[in-house]
Amino acid sequence: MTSLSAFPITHKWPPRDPSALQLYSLPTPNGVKISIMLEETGLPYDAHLVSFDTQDQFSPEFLSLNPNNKIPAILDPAGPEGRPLPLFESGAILIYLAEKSGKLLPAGAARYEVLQWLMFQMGGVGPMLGQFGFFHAFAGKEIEDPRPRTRYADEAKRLLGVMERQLEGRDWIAGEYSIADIAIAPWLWGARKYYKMDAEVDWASLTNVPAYLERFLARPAVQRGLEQPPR
Ligand SMILES: N[C@@H](CCC(=O)N[C@@H](CS)C(=O)NCC(=O)O)C(=O)O
Repeated sequence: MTSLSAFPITHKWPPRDPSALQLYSLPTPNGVKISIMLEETGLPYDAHLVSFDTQDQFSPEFLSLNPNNKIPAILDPAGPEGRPLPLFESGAILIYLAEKSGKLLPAGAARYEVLQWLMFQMGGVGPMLGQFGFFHAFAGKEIEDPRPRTRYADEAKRLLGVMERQLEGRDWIAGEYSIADIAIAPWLWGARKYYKMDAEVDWASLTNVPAYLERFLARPAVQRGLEQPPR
């Protein structure tokens, strides 16, 4: 078995337990997807904080694992063929952990329904709400031209409408609780908490989406995952 010390990322963030899965993250909407998944599946993990304050995501050690300089990323000492597996992109990590644990990704047609909603998050909810946050809550709010703000607010509202309709008569986005929920719900949590999106997207007019988020946040594994890695 290749030693984890062959991976430069372990020099900056030494494993506490080298037999556990190593998570490099920060409790942002993308980061907590993976800590929540790890808590839900019960897979042992070591959570390492990648601080944006000190630009850790641009360090050579972090870039050696994820050249795209974004959290979350993992290094699983017990990957396929008994070799360590480095992995980035939260959607890919969720699929990997679901397959490794045999949890939260059903077989057959239901699998593709879950993957469809996972991709809806990766290609739509994450990027659009992220841009919305930039133009409404962060540096972009200084820009006088209202078009970027309006565009992303409209798109956020539209996506929430899609979820509102999909959740009619369903507790979870693809029926049963799955990795699609672990991808989507943290973005609702994060956009409310960090971007204060409620008024802009008319959150009060929604019924199914707020109930869904409440259901998600009530899960003990979700509550634990939202705190990992501790800041
Ligand atoms: N598509 C990526 C997006 C990851 C992402 O945007 N991560 C943000 C935090 S939520 C980040 O690391 N930003 C740091 C940077 O861009 O320098 C994924 O889902 O893993």
